[in-house]
Amino acid sequence: MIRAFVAADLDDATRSALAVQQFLLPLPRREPVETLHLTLTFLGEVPERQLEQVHEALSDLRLPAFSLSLSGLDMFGGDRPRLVFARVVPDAPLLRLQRKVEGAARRAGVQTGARRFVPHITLGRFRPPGPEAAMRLERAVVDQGGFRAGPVPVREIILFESTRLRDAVRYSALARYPLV
Ligand code: 3AM
Repeated sequence: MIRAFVAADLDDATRSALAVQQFLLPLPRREPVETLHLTLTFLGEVPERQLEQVHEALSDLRLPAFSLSLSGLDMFGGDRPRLVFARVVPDAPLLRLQRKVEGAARRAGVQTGARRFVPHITLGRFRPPGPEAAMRLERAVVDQGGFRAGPVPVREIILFESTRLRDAVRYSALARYPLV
């Protein structure tokens, strides 16, 4: 079984802008800048043969390149924050791409789950820190709330494998699909 997901790739200028935000935030842990991404569909643990079918379905998609806008920072986890992210504006071309990718996964027989799509780019994922550190983090997220980036060109989507290590997760690109 392979734990996998499909994500939109980012250009280098956006990675750099996000890396600056990461360094300005008191994050207990930062995501590696080279694998920053926007998840489109989480596939879960899938058998290798089924993943090949997802790969074929994604290869058959003809999708146009488009641009994203990033607008502000936010957290998941409330007063026990466990993830800090850059918000992505859910505009029509992104939602269309997301639906097509999810459709391809479903055609390959993957049950993609019912979580609502909240487009975001994870900057840091960690165990919730203590109350003081959580408050410092929340204050920094509010202070940096004016962060904007875009238009961010998206020219490729990526099929990632996600490997859970003892205290972290490692993402490796299995295949790339150009948008034309
Ligand atoms: O793009 P990010 O890093 O925010 O949170 C997980 C990660 O998102 C998400 O899929 C990405 C690769 O692991 N994820 C993990 N489990 C999930 C689930 N059951 C999930 N997304 C939806 N449903």
